[in-house]
Amino acid sequence: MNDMARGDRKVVSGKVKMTPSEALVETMVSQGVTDIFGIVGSAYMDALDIFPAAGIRFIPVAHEQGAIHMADGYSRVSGRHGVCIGQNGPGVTNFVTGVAAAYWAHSPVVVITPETGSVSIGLGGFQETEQLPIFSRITKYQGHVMNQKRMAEITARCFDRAMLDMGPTQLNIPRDFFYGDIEAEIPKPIRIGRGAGDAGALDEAAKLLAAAKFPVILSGGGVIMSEGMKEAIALAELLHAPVASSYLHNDSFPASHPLWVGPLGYQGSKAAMKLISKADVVIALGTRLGPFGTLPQYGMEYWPKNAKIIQIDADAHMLGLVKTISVGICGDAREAAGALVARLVSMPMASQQNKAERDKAIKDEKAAWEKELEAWTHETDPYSVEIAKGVSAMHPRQMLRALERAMPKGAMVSTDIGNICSVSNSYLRFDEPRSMLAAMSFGNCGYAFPVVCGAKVARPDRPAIAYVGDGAWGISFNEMLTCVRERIGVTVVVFNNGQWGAEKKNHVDFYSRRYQGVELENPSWAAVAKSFGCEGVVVDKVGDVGAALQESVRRQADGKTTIIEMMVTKELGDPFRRDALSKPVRHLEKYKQFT
Ligand SMILES: Cc1ncc(C[n+]2csc(CCOP(=O)(O)OP(=O)(O)O)c2C)c(N)n1
Ligand SMILES: [Mg+2]
Repeated sequence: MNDMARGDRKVVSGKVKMTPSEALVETMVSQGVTDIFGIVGSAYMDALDIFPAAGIRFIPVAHEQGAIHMADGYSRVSGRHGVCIGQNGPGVTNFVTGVAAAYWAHSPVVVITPETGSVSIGLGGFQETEQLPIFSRITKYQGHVMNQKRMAEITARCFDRAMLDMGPTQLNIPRDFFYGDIEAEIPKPIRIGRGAGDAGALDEAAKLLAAAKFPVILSGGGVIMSEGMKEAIALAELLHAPVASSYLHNDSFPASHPLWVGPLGYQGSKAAMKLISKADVVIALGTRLGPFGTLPQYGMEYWPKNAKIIQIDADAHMLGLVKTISVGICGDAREAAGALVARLVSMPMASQQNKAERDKAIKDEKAAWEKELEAWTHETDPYSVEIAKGVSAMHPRQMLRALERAMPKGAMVSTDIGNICSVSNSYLRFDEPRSMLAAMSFGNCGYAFPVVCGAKVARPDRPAIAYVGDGAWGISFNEMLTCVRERIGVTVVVFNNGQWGAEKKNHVDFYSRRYQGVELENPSWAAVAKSFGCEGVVVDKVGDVGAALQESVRRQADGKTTIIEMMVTKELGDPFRRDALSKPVRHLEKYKQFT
């Protein structure tokens, strides 16, 4: 439980005698750390021992992958560092998948990796592996404590760089370096404002925007990370531009705003796609324009090939990386949007002349998409029709709509990787930033549940809901142990379709339904939940979905986690990507029938 009440958050000042463990912990206090996820290990026990005295809650988890995902979710909803720690060797290698996921989610997590002792490294002793190469391509910075005296300095740098470079950093500490006497001063955190970007580029962008007849804003994760929603709204209103959100950043613009048109990309909004296809100028506000997020959907090539693109990103390396751009601005999305508004207010704007026309296009496209979505109660491809025939379970789309309707205000929703989770993209709408916690481009099954647990630790006041397929649930359900032990109350909606559906869809589309390893034999997940000490509920009627969700959210206040097992048909929505697969070709006789 939280030991904050006992902790002393005052950081020691000046250069004083301390142990490296004390230097580590004091530096973390100075950086604002209050929660650390991990599994206990002898490697760092000397530091762990004083966490409570420093007001740091240690949250023991079931698997280190859970710890890093929790740290990720924690930072995504709070904007603060997420922190995790584990035993050298196997505890640390268990972090790998979660660090890669946090890297692509741009989460400022600090992964503390105690290492084999400096006196025996290289001898092949117990729990030894080279821990820096393993993380070298999935971290923004790797700090290695090569001398005890530098513990505070290197710790502080890892925390500073995670914020500066918007991604995971690693703090690697040979385990004998926690001990000893050092003289150290705890560094103050360094936070660098990025500003709006180059003034000349902003002028150029304003000129393009003033001349634009059909400007469209594509708002991305940068709007969320920079807390820039207000400025994005001001820019949109000034231009009267429709705002699409980039793939899986549905919380980067309020869905209730009349200029909101929904997400682009896989299972996104047709209204967003149709409107952006008309754009003569696109403002990519805080988005790297990731390739997966702009692929054709619903058989539609919607990306406007002739539009001028103004790209604003806090990471200069993202500018023009995927799409050819007209203007690149390396800056903070909030500041840049504000700077564009400041320039445009005094300029004549072509987009003012045809406001009514554009307004009508926005309203018509949104209404058409809503109507289509409302009528789209089940999938209509031959496989889906056949497999769902005469089955009493719910259609996934109907269930997702019922969840959307019952969604409590201020909810944080994490989504996993899978067919139904992907389809949910059409039904996830938010008015607040830091609400959608999708597994981003790393795309690992097993992401959503631990991530929402971490989010709940950071924001216990907000409803926390995870959408998870039954296959992905099998990877991650162990963290129910953590929920019960640490009184973390979340809701997990498990889509029980008895299959690794997203991959099965490829068998259907490309492999003549030759199924390999896609069927799932499930226990009663509701019964499993109860045996863990959570609440378990089975829902098989659309009419019961809303009440089940709302009751589960009420239980969160008591620190109780609920697993809602949704019984759904095996029908499957459009696949992730058709472009990455092709029909099988076989040359050898014995494989000829496998085409
Ligand atoms: C860790 C990991 N392993 C494998 C995959 C490949 N994969 C992508 S989607 C998917 C199926 C997901 O099945 P499920 O969670 O049951 O959701 P459904 O598609 O049935 O809705 C798999 C295996 C992955 N993305 N991540
Ligand atoms: Mg499934």
